[in-house]
Amino acid sequence: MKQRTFSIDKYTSLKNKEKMNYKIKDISLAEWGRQEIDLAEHEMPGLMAIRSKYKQTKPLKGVKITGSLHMTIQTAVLIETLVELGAEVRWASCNIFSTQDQAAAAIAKAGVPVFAWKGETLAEYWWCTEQALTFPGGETPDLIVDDGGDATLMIIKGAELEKKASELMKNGKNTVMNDKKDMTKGQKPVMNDEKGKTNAKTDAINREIFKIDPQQPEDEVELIKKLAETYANDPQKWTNASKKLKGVSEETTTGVHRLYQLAEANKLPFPAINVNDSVTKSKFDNTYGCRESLPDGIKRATDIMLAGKKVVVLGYGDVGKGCARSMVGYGARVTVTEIDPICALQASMEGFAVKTIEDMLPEGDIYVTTTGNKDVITIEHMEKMKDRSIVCNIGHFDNEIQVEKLLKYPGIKRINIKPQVDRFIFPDGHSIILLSEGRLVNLGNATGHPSFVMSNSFTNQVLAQMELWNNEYKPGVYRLPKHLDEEVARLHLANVGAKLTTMTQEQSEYIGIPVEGPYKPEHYRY
Ligand code: NAD
Ligand code: RBV
Repeated sequence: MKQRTFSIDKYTSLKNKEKMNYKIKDISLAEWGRQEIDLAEHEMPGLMAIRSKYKQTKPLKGVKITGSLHMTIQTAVLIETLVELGAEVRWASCNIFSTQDQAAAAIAKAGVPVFAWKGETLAEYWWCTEQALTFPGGETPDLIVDDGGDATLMIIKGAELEKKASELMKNGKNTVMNDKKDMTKGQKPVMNDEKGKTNAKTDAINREIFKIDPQQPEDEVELIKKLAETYANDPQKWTNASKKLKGVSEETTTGVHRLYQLAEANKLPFPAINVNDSVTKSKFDNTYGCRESLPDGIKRATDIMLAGKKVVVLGYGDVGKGCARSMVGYGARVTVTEIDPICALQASMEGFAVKTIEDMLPEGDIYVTTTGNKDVITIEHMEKMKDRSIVCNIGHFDNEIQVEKLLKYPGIKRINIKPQVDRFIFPDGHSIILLSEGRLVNLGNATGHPSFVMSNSFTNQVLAQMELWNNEYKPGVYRLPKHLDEEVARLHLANVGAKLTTMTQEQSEYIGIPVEGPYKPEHYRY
């Protein structure tokens, strides 16, 4: 495999306001990527319909859009749709393993600045995110397409730390200077005064603001380091970015949770559209998408036969439902774990055994976390699993499985079988096979969901971007109106040969629903 030789060091100085145009694995993959994009377009009728509807009027003309979303072939079709509508787009992936390098190459070749490659380090990941958020001349975006909330987090966390720093400066606090042990390892939190000497007070404030708790997960540590570096060059960057931003559209369940938490705490300074809870997103992508991309990931990673295996699906929400159904389709024997009695009962009614993970440890062959929660598979669970159990996660973040504890387990032996597939042998001799280091298996070990289902998700994304740009929303979290959700579905019917029935006027009056919709009340659950 070709090795990446790139070092980000020489590009990290934000004094150079003209940013690089792209950083990807290999531009020579562009033609391959272009051919796959061409195939995908045929399967993405929603996005293509939007392109033909708006290509003349260009409703996003000149709008600066940053995307932080898996840099796949499907995302390439989303990016080119935004460009077709007039937007100026920059992109990074929202996961270190999810980029399809041929997709990134095709996008770079088409002239869209993209910063993503499969197998980034966490430091590189945040560097890429910042590149995507920094337009020529040091400008920041008008709108963000986010998946999991990391681009939004970089702005909000950055602005929060800048505010704390300026308050400390105002208060003249410089008593933290002797506390050298707080200083981030390897970090250079230094601002120079006019004479070029270290400004001791600023340096001390830096140490106070950007201090790292040894218990913090590595991705947070790397974010803080990146923010410290940016602050040293531009102490108002994220405050200004936050003021300028007109809105965010968020792709996934976990990112949406983050947004509601921010809004609840009065910490969301701009409006956001919850794309995930469009019915044509979460009830399709999360369920039917995972139904296909979960087995794709497990099989590409391990070549395992699923029939006859005991598969434990942890969580039975939208994603869990698709995962469990998929495994049954292959002939696996599926057990579900749940904390919610409604979902547990649903799983039972669908014929699944509902147990706890502890019940399943002596017999489970494959474990899939789908919860969006943390510490769902603990190190104690992994200690007790059957030899050669396969452990993976399809939820947005990697903290569903206690990977950090596994890596640090005394006497553990790690064998890397191939990229994103590792066998961990415990001192007692039993081993587990961990996929994508606990990050989303369908994107780390395969190529994510198929185009057709992503067309539904991404049509919602484009509608959300237009909605945010063309209207004045107050800070808060919104959903697209139901008639647009229905429109997204309508755009995909012909592709699967579905023929819709039209109500008569009499029928419409009888049930009190307009012939042209919306067909269901807001509380309807599908
Ligand atoms: P959801 O809220 O519909 O489902 C999560 C379920 O997990 C809930 O029913 C909840 O009760 C259950 N749960 C929570 N803690 C649990 C625990 N400790 N043990 C057992 N069950 C528990 O969310 P969703 O839409 O299914 O999304 C789940 C995750 O997958 C999120 O992180 C989301 O962002 C991500 N996601 C990933 C993909 C992908 O392509 N990999 C696609 C869509 C969503
Ligand atoms: N997802 N994207 C793809 N092929 O580009 N596959 C899955 C793709 C998205 C999906 O919408 C989900 O909500 C999100 O990834 C989780 O990060």
